[in-house]
Amino acid sequence: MANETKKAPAKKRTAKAERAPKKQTTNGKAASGAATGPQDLPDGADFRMYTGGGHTHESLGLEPDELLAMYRSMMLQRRFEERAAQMYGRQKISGFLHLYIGQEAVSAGTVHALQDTDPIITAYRDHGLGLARGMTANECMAELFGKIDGSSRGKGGSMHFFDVENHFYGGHGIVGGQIPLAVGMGFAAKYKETGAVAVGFFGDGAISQGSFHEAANLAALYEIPVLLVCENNGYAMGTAVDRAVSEPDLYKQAYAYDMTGALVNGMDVFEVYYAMGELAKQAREQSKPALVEIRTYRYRGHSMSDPQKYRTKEEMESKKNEDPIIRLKSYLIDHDLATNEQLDALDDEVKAEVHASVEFAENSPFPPVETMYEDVYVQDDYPFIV
Ligand SMILES: Cc1ncc(C[n+]2csc(CCOP(=O)(O)OP(=O)(O)O)c2C)c(N)n1
Repeated sequence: MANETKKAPAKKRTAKAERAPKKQTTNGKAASGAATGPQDLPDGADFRMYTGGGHTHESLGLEPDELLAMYRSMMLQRRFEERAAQMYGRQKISGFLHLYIGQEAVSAGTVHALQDTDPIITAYRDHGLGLARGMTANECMAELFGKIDGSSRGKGGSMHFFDVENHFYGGHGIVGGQIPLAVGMGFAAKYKETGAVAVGFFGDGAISQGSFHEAANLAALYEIPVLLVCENNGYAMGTAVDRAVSEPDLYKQAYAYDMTGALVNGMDVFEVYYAMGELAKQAREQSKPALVEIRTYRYRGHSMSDPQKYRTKEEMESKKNEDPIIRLKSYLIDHDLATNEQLDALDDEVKAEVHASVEFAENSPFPPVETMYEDVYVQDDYPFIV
């Protein structure tokens, strides 16, 4: 793809992950340690493997307080959702509730690697990313309860968290619907020369949607700074990836669009941080898209009503050994960066925050009927591109 006619957007500030010392990556070779790269890759394909592990906080240029911040973010996401599940059981929350439990390293690692102003958009499994981006437990719980103090004034619910100030643009219920929007946000960043990289998350169930392919094609053709991030948690509702997608190595689809494809171990927050920092740097500096497959696992059902008959208890148990929170906890303790007691205290603090959010949500009123026609989007100055 010709680069020379395209202007890289103005660079603002460099994110932490982009400043961290980096190992060289090469086509089809492990970017971070062991050579676990796929075999039989086509010539010229730019595939990166972020699966080898072996990172330390020193090698990544991370300070101990940054690790603790990532740990806290993951704990908050998990405790928040455990409490939300309870509240669902007590019928305080109506409609759907899709939990992110197990996937927290993806959100924490990504958010820490990006600049605060890089726009993020995702599907309906959105609580984790919203909280990681800085939404408060209060506004999130109130939204789940359908109350006026919720992030979408109680009118969006679980699937529609939204926080413009923190550059978090939802929360979308139509599978694959947010992918073209991610590319549009990347296009806007390039057009306005903000220096931002847009990051669009979607599930493995969305990668076969036409919206993905149309968006990926345009992203590559127009050289848009966007990361198309497929959070592969193994299942689309109850359908396993290899029953639904002819090439279950989803990152390889990047080759069809002449873009970088990356595979990331999403159970390891260090690996996610490293990969997303490196890929965002490339997207930002060269104004290029990439397709990133982050392999992760959801410990809960697709939604609260899922009996989970499509997987065995043994499978779930085996995945629990990979839990990203336990993994980071062990690292912190093994490297004398925190004691068990300190981490327990942090957990208590997070639990108290979540507990208070339930009280906040209980005390917030339901939206009055007259708000029904408020917050309806109207673009006054359409067409706005001049
Ligand atoms: C266009 C469209 N088709 C079908 C659905 C119903 N549906 C909701 S979630 C889902 C599975 C999506 O799975 P995946 O993209 O892997 O995301 P995950 O739930 O694993 O995070 C489907 C088919 C929908 N919401 N939108």
